Amino acid sequence: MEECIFCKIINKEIPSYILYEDEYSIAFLDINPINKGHTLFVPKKHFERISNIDDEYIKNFYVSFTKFLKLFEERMSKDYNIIVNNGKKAGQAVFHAHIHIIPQYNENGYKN
Ligand code: DGP
Repeated sequence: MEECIFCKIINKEIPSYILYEDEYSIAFLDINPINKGHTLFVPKKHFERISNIDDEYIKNFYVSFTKFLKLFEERMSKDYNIIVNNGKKAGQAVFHAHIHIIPQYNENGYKN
């Protein structure tokens, strides 16, 4: 997966602003955010689409995801959108599975 940009981020070959990392996943800020704090949650193992993640990996990935979401709710925002673009026509541009987490703030810009 030499050409995969997210594999390069996972391997620290290119920089990113990392919010969370464990054995199975990494969360970093999106380079082109829809909102402040727009984060990408990514499995460390390369799967092209979210639907390709194998049965064994998905368990640990999901445990890792909920652990991350608890931290996100504490530190970023309790309200957020979770979005997956699965496939080219659905807007997927990077073919390493990832989940967008987009925080939503109060009208004063502070976290919910
Ligand atoms: P998607 O359209 O669902 O495949 O979203 C891919 C997202 O990845 C897009 O919102 C921009 C982000 N992205 C692409 N390249 C980089 C990068 O090099 N660094 C970071 N932090 N984000 C990236």
